[in-house]
Amino acid sequence: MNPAELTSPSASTLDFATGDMVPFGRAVTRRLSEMGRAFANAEAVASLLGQGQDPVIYRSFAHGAPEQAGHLAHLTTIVLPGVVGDEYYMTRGHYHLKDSAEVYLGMAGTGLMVMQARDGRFQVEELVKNKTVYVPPGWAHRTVNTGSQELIFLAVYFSDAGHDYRSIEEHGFAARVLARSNGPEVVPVPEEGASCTAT
Ligand code: S6P
Ligand code: ZN
Repeated sequence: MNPAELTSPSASTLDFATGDMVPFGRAVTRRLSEMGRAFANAEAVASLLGQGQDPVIYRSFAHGAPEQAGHLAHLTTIVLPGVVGDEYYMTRGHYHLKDSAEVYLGMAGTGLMVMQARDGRFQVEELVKNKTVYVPPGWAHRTVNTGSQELIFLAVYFSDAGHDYRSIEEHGFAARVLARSNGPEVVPVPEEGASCTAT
């Protein structure tokens, strides 16, 4: 039987200033120790963790949807302001296991989305309140908080898409966003990102 026929409609209320979703199905709090090798400066990571600091990098609230074809998942993410070394707080970043698109809506704060194809091409788009960003199928995506406030956004994607974090963990992104005295700088990292393959 088609699962879409079995699921009742549902609704949530979003707080654009905080990213809260009421009600939500699942909440995640992601700390530095759970970010793998996302941040390039391993010494800065080890130093923070060695001092007993394990800061929250981002939180998210998901509206539950069955992980089955035809359903859409949607969730808010709140990326905190901060840096690790000279790199802004950001999400881990992923490809979708089943190549499929995703739409982001900026709700508050200032950030950048770094997107890359598996051949190493990358593109960066600003993510701010009221702005949407379309992530086409096959493009990895990572969100970077370049501001001094929380970066809050809504993401909508096919709930059976799955998440490939391993390719990013192994190959990184083809560009990093670094905090400079005059603002964010997008720095290409040619040796990273280019050899990503689907898992
Ligand atoms: C899901 C969507 C977002 C991210 C979230 C955290 O497909 O792209 O909800 O999961 O922003 O990012 P990540 O890469 O650490 O899961
Ligand atoms: Zn995604």
